[in-house]
Amino acid sequence: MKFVLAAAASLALSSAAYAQADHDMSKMPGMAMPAPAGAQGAGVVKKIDPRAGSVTLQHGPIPVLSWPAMTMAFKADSALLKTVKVGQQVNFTVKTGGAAPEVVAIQPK
Ligand SMILES: [Cu+2]
Repeated sequence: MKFVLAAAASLALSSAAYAQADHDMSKMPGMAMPAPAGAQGAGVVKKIDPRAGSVTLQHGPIPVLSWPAMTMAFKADSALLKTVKVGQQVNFTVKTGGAAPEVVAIQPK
């Protein structure tokens, strides 16, 4: 049992460190890098606001982030938002660790 607890604790620590490293990378210039790291989610597009750079998704649970299913707004690049429409089912990648969770990739299903 002690081993299981230690393993869980070190997993939590390493994912926190990972999120931090990820966040720092987002500040670097030249974001046209290989596939951005992040958590995978799936959901439905509820609202798109290219001016605000946000997208509202009704998403399913994202266990890796300990997120239950919910409807919430994410930051998103306006160029990315041109690739989806309200009502579409999508798969997306969300990056956390910044001021707000950001959708860094999104594809219609
Ligand atoms: Cu959410």
